[in-house]
Amino acid sequence: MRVDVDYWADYLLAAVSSRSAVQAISKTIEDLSVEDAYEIQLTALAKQLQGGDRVVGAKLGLTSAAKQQQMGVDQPVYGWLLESGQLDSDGPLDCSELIHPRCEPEIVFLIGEDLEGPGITAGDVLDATKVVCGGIEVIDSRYQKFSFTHTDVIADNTSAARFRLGDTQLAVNDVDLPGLGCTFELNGDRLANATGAALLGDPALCVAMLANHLARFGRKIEAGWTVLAGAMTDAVAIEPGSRVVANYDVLGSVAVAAAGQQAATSSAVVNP
Ligand code: OOG
Ligand code: MG
Repeated sequence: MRVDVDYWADYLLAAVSSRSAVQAISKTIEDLSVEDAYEIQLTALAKQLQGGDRVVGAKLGLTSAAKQQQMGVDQPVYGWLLESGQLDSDGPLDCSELIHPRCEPEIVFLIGEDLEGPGITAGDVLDATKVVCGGIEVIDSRYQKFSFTHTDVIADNTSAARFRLGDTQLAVNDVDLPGLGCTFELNGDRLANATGAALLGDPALCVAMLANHLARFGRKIEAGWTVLAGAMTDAVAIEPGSRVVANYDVLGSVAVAAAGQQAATSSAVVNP
């Protein structure tokens, strides 16, 4: 039986707008395929664009061992970054708009030239990158308890919600990306350290994989896009009043302070 991608796209978008976590799709469709999951993702994206939002980039997820172990999914995933998700450089994260947000440190590529796969290499990515910076991604799984399978999280646009870019942006040749160190803090306590090599050995390789993935859908990484290479460490839950900081060697620090009201419905059960 064909998967009703339109139905499942609406199901996930309703979770976003009602701020209510829903049951994983795999609880209903046990054998949801990767192809169907990306179709659900693209269908939901098209609806968001119809609603007036804009694609400003793309992201990888689950590119580090830390994240793969934390989430119990052992393969990278690819999703979209929307204009509505970009946080200004100051101002708090409004938790009132989210279900159960978590923050994670990310290396960010600002792309200067189109990258069209297949066959894109890490070297091609470096050539096409204008600058790199540090960032923080705020993820907000639409699934109860952040619990999902590989295909569930693909359908859910890889939990993408918000992101913030650091102010220090350097030419890619001036940064040793695999060697770039990051420390991640919550309310002044250090949670974890990692380097860029945590991202499949080389963050630029992750971006190359994204370009090659998009080619399967006749798409490309476009000049002007922001690309997040994936979190180097575990994500941390954030609630109103808390503050997360990622310090990146030469790329400086990026902070997210949370405000607003925690969702009361974050574990509500909504059946399809
Ligand atoms: C999936 C999204 C993972 C990353 O950077 O690894 C991700 C999740 O953990 O909910 O964005
Ligand atoms: Mg991420």
